[in-house]
Amino acid sequence: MSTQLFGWSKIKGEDYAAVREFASDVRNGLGKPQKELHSKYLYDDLGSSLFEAITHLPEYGLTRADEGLLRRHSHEIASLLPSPVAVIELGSGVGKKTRHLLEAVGAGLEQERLRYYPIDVSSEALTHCERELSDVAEVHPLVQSYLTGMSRATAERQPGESFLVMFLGSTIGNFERKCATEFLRDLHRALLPGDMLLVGADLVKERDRMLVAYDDPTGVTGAFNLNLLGRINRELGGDFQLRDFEHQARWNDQHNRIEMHLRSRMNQSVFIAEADLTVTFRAGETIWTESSHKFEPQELDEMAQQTGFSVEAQWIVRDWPFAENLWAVR
Ligand code: AVJ
Repeated sequence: MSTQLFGWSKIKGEDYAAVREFASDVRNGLGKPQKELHSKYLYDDLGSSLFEAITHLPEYGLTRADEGLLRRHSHEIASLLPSPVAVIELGSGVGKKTRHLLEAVGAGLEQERLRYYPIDVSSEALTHCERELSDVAEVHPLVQSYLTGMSRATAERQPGESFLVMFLGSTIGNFERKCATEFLRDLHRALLPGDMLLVGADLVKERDRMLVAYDDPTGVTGAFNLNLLGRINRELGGDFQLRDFEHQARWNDQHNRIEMHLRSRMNQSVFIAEADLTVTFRAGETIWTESSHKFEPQELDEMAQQTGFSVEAQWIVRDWPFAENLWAVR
């Protein structure tokens, strides 16, 4: 009875802290002249499912390009890795595209099973991930932010062992360019010489292909974006009328990135109880919810150099321009 109570209050306590942090981020973000919400909040359980649906859209070639490169080059990638090695994946989601690489890496191990640490903010996605991949690796899911999860995983480093950190699906593109560099330096600091990083990055391509990938006629990306307002309603007691906002995707030529916005269809005000906040919107005003930066291949090499990594290999696919980058900690 008492252990149960303890467990309950502990879970409640963590939930409470998470809600307070979400509320304060919403307050700050919606108080800016250009209203904004951090893209990490798109991925609650429903949002993660909607993103998974996006990866099946004919217009969204990104995930298929990433997956195809990993499949075609899994043996070559595995041959370039140090040994023994354990694998960490940042933002694994359901971990589907990782299977081939884990198989190839696991095949090279002497006795032990390959250890795989998927890190994600969605516990549901991690449950799927564990179920999906436990036949090819010993899965240690971590429901955490990237850097906290990283230090948990690297704390389990065995003597003489190296880590491969995978950061796939162009998630790096969600960072402002300066923040991406800072984040890579943080990763570098958490690792040791000889550890490696595999980064998937979406490349600049024709404008119309990029735009329709983020504004599909089926409306899945719109649902994914609008769900953020639904999440605020559910978790923070907001009263957003989702039908009074519309999804918008824009190409920002100055920063080489797609931006997702939620555009208010009318003058309106919204109350968010947990943030103790009333927000007003003018017709046409937007909330900026995500940036997906697109890269040039040599720009990725420069990012590695600037953040303490050496470039070991780069694989590029042409039909949906996308690059897989293998870097080593110098
Ligand atoms: C998972 C961050 C790589 O930016 O392409 C897809 C998210 N947003 N459609 C991306 C996303 C809208 C995706 N990442």
